[in-house]
Amino acid sequence: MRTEAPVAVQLSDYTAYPFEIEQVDLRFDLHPDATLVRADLKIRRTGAADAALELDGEALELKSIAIDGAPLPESAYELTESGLTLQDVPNAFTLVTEVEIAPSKNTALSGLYMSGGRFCTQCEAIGFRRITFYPDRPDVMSRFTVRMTADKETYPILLSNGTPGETGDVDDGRHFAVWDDPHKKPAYLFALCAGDYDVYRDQFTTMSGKVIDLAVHVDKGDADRAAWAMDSLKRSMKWDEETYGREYDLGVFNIVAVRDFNFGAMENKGLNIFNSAYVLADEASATDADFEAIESIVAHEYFHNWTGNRITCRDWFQLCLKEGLTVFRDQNFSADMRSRPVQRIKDVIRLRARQFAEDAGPLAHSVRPETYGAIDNLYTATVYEKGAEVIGMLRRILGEETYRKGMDLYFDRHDGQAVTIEDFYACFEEVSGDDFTQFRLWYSQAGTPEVSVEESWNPETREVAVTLKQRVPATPGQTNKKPMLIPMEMALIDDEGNMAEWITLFEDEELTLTFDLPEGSERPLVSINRDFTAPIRLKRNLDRETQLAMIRLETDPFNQWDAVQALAKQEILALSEGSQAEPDDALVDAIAAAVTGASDDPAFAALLARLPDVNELFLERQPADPVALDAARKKLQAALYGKLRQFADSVLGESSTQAYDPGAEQAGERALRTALIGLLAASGADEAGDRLLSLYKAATNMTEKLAALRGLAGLDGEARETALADFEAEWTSNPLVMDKWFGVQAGTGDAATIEKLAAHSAFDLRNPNRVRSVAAAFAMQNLAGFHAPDGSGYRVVEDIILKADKVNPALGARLLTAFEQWRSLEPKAKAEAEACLRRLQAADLSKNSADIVSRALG
Ligand code: 0A1
Ligand code: ZN
Repeated sequence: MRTEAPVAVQLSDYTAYPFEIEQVDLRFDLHPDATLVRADLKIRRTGAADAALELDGEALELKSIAIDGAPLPESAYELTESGLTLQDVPNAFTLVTEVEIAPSKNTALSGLYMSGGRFCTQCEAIGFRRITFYPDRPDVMSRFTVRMTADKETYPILLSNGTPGETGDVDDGRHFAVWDDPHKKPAYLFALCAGDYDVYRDQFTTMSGKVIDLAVHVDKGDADRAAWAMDSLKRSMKWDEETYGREYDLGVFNIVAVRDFNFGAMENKGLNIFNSAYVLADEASATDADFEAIESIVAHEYFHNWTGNRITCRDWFQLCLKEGLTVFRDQNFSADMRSRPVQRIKDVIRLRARQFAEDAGPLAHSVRPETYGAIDNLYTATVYEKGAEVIGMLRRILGEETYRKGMDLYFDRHDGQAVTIEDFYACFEEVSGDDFTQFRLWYSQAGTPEVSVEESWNPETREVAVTLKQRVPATPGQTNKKPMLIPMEMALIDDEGNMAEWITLFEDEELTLTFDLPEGSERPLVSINRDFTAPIRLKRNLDRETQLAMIRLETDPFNQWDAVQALAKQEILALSEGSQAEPDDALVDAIAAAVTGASDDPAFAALLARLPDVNELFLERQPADPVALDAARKKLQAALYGKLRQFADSVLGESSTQAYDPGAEQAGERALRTALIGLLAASGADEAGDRLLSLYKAATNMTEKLAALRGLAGLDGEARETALADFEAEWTSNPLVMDKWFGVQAGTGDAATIEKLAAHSAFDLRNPNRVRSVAAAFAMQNLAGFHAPDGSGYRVVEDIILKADKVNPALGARLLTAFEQWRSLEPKAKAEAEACLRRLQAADLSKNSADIVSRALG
């Protein structure tokens, strides 16, 4: 059967809900196979006198329905696949519904489901309608109380939003708990968890002296591994007080870790639910990247309490209002916890690899889209990461102080409301007196702006002229674009490193800046888009000499790193196209010198040693040949390793005697070691396998162990098999670490490897982390394997997607986005990718997946 793509929802169709839900009282009688949910809704008409009451509902079995105590006959309502409609309801009344749901059969992981034998929920964006009949839209905000009953022995801990109330025992070994949330909230922030957990507890005293009870709930035996998440939570709470003046507003804050989760985590009011991958960590089982991710995701969810929960979105088109802003906040938190330039570079690597690719393909959409097919597919790099960049530009334009004033006004004016991007900008217009109309094109125009740069220097007059031209490429549904307002920090730097710095607001199609330098001046270096001020693609034709000068003279760490990247990119492209057989010795020398020169800042040195990967190179040349790009990248890595061999020997030869600490300093040292391990693995050196195996054996932490294992996974031979078998035997009972075992093989192998991994007894279609550790690690991080010209990579992923989509549509759809670049591929892979997409289009896909396939084929 062929599935039709879902009907699109339009921003312009927004209308307010004609009723207010003054109070929601929920009662859950929890049983895995048949949970009874009773909802008492106190409703008051606020719109037209003849408006019908429309409630969303999906996969619910209606048991009873009554208004003000009187049961309704079937003729009084219309029940469909998607909800319940009641005509002629009174102006103020209480509606009581009882429904039955089956959490144990809920494999979509949306609504109430079971994970590891415990109950949990996921309601964003539209999961609450799978729990009860309700206006499941973010602009309907209400007060919730919850009473739940469950078997006491199996589910001793019962949690929901807000503040705990009465608890007690009932018949048949069951018990109950009541929770009351004093803050009005939309249904997507509702949460409930029930189960047997180990609990890691702590307290936080807020700036006004309130003591908050904090708890992280994890699987039995995992409590020690929750310490870092707790520490991150306390630092987040403090940071939000110091940086934004925001205090926590309930007496308790609970986190629950679950094994089966579609995303990273969820900001439910007072009860954040996390993918356990972003809670559990210790030295032996987690990498520094895991520690960093936990820190930033804990912060992200906590920060949502103000940007998302207290002030939420009027409709899902405004998703970036909470997500872009909250990502911006968590990125700044991480920058304050660690190194600001290193954080900035990592954020940009991610943006370029994921968001720029999205912006350049058939799935491109604006930061605030005006239409969508399936809401789950709106949780994109564009909404999150580009959304954060836009806030970063806003802050740079306004300056710290005015930005903070605008935020204060926003919190003040809109607390308790569901608002729009326009409401948000009105606050900044008011405090600054500026007009942000043109700037707001960043929300409505998709595509990454390209800015080309031309420079001239007149030695007689000592005049420097810089001409900027901007162009926003056409994207689906948007052919003619207006010029954007692009803020760019710039500088002129002389040979001694002296400089003049300013910010340019580039608002027309073209702009020429001229500078007259004092007598005796030499041609300066022009530094543009410092710290990656704006999320643009800079097109600049610099000769090699100027590029090398830039590495030496740039005072902006981002641009210095980017100068190395630009050189490496050109080299990899030349190698991949055959216009050059071997890497240029002088260039490799320059990169190596940059790495060794930065060795007093090992985290930065590690970033310099990390060559741009195929994801980033994909956009540089069309058509793209991922196989050739990957081979060329490895060649350059091998050459770089050749230059760095001695340095690598000495860095890798030192073994740390310090006790393990996940903080920035030690993590930086390990980052450099792992970067060098990566180069060693790509070096093709005879001794690589043995060296990697001994590094693997000697490693005292997961960061270095995994780097060595990844290196080995990409080689052939006995050392590879030994290490993989050893790792599997050691970690077989730790699912998060086993995800890494699957991931390193999928990230380095071919279609046959994936087939083997998918047939492994521990591969589980119901666990998104496991599916992603195979299918996403292959299709999104191993582009040479996935885009194999014979189509084998597509076929093996297609097979997994078809199965995963049946179990969990959000997961199936997410994996499908790996095909988004198919049109940019070299002809063979392109034809195979298209054939695969056409087969998928003809298959019986979920709505979410059909939406991606139809847009991808566009
Ligand atoms: N609001 C969460 C992301 C999230 C979105 C959807 C989910 O399930 C369909 C789960 C989480 C965040 O930004 O962290
Ligand atoms: Zn978020």
